[in-house]
Amino acid sequence: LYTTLAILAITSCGKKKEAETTQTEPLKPNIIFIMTDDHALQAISAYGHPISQLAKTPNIDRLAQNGALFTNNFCTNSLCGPSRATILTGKFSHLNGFRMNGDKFDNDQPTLPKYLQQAGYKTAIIGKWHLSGTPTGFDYWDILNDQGNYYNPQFIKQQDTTVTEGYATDLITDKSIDWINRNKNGDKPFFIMVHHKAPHRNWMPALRHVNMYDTVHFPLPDTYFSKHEGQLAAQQQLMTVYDNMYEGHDLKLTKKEGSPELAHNPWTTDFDRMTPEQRKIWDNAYQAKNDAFHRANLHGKELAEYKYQRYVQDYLATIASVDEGVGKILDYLDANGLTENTIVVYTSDQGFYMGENGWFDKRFMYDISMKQPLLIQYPPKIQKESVVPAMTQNLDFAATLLDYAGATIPDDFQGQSIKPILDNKVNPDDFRDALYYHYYDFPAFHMVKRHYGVRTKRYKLIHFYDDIDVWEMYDLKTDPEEQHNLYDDPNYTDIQKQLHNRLKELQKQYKVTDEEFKTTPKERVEKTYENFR
Ligand code: SGN
Ligand code: CA
Repeated sequence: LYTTLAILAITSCGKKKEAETTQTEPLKPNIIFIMTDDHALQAISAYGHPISQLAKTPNIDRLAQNGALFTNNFCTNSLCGPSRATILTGKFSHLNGFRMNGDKFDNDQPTLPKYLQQAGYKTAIIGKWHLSGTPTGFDYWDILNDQGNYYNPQFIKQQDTTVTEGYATDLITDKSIDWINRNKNGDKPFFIMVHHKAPHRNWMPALRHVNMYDTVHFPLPDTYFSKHEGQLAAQQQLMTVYDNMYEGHDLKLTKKEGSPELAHNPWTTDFDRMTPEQRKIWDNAYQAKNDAFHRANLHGKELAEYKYQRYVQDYLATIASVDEGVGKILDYLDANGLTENTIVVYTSDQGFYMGENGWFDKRFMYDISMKQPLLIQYPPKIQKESVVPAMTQNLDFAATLLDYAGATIPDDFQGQSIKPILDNKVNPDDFRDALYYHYYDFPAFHMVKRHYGVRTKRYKLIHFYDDIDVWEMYDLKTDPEEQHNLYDDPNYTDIQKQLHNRLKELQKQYKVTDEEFKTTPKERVEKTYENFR
């Protein structure tokens, strides 16, 4: 049904738009690219997931009302740095050289902002950068230090580094609007990347939102207590809400009733950097629920379920300020007559677990972390309320934006422009039949093993390697939650063979060499497991 509706929606708009725009060739559009860090698609109400209906995002949803909502957009490597590098270069990790967090980004390589500068744009980035070095290709940059902090974050600019009092999401929104305001009347169109820290771990909401969802009970995912049968890599990860979250740092639990002293809190700086006034409001806001928690004396499953509520409440409360910020930007565009000539993109660097499989974090090639939210508005060109089911990727963003800017898409880009779908020139179903994925960051935080694979519209084949050698295969139609590994199931022999072939073809097409499948010395793997356990 989704697919049919979408095709109808796009078909009925494309022709009308073409006729309207042939007479007056519009100026190059401004582009505002808003990206959050770890924003789960389940937490954007336009996507309709149950938890989002209890914590709505009315402003992000405005983009879906004014434009297009992509229901099958994916990343190529579900991790912050790699996703950002792919967005900037239009290339997979193995070609842009940034395979895992901590790698060095080659800032000399051609990137989207550099191509946009050549196309006559003024460019800026504000907020999280998280690639090594300082940004290139931007006329202006004002970035968070590394992962950044929610409270009183440090910002690094061309000239100086300052700690700015305030809440990161609000500061990034305000700085972005300031820059737009300074550049809106120039002779060049503008391109700005607004990169939030939120809702990244450790999910610290703004003071005005700390108690926002205290009385809301969020539905527990069916798979919260999954045993991951037939999924060896999933059995060996370290990213469950109940075992791997730090009780103080992440869940804001205290040591004992009546005391504000946090339980396990290995990175004290997130709280220590608050001003005494901020800290007081914060501690007061958490006191009652922490005291009630101690009195309840929970254990086992009850404790695990309690932790889920606390996690989701704080996570969604950090989204509240992101949503307000998006509203502020859209209102600013409306008030300044910029809406019609500005493309606004909303995305996250990857998907995120909200308790499904018992997890937080991402990394896996399973759909929850591989799917990346994507909403785009551009009122004169993109039909309102379009729902696009095509399999698109973060790999496509650079090509798409260059296409909208009227620039040539470089031959070595590995992504494709999504614009023809939105212009009704390509049927969403014909856009792409299979996606390639490769995750490398092991052994590391959360111990998700190295893996690569192929995802088609219906099936998925994954190979986990390094300290294991395990294949998994899923039928996404009968098992959308990817709980039943069908690899070597005799009923799927032909499909398995086809998937192996398609995987090989994709690796050839995307220039993946044997170099990409390196393994780690056994001792290092064991040591890292010990460190994180
Ligand atoms: C930090 C987080 C991890 C997270 C990585 C990568 N721990 O190390 O939970 O997986 O970032 O996230 S934290 O307690 O220090 O926040 S990414 O979005 O930057 O890739
Ligand atoms: Ca991230």
